[in-house]
Amino acid sequence: MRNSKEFRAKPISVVIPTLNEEGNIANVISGIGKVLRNYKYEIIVVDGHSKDKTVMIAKRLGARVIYDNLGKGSALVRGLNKAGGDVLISMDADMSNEPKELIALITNIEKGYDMCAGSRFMKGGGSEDIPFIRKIGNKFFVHLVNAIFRAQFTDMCYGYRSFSRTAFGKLRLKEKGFGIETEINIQAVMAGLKIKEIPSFEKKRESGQGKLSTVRDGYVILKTIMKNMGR
Ligand SMILES: Nc1nc2c(ncn2[C@@H]2O[C@H](COP(=O)(O)OP(=O)(O)OP(=O)(O)O)[C@@H](O)[C@H]2O)c(=O)[nH]1
Ligand SMILES: [Mg+2]
Repeated sequence: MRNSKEFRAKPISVVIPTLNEEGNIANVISGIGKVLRNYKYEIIVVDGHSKDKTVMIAKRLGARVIYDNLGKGSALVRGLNKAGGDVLISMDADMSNEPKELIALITNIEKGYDMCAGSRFMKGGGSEDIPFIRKIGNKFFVHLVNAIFRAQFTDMCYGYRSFSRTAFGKLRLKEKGFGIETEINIQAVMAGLKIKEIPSFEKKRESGQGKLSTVRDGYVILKTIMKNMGR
């Protein structure tokens, strides 16, 4: 039985955008539950009107479900804005993100960082889910953003990260689709946030289809960088 005295002080909100993830969402939610058993936490699933059983499963497992069908970025921001925790976490629903890494994402915010971002490309990180062409594209965007915005990121298009509630409120986010991760990084630098990257290992999506299209979304990310230069 859980003793409330064991709970860590800061409540945690884990926000998960979903689109047709019925084969993954149960394992993601139960994985989070195991790792966060000593925390006070909520899980917010932001569903883009899935045609499968994603919503039913998420609700049955105790997640709060809200809806947004304008794209992954829009869903993520809507969920983060609705979150009630002091530490906010964004996580994918396809089993790519390891729940055990939640602890490092949380403790770095508790230590005083404003944003803690998983990186697949620092020592200790990795990916079994990124095709060669996307790896090259990601490297290009990392260098471009670092050069233009004087930043030191090692990863750019990866969505496993945490924020303090106050820091998230400072970001001016407009991207509705897969440009959101890049916009978050840029806006975090522009807002002067104290940023920490930690190594993260991205597993292969366990079930279902990925929704990102390399060429279309690569172009979206490039446009995101250009739009943010003028802000
Ligand atoms: N609400 C909502 N969620 C989305 C949308 N598109 C993707 N997602 C979710 O966002 C997360 C990341 O999307 P993925 O399709 O896995 O993108 P990816 O990881 O870059 O692509 P893969 O490597 O192919 O898995 C997953 O949890 C998706 O279910 C959308 O339009 N709306
Ligand atoms: Mg994925």
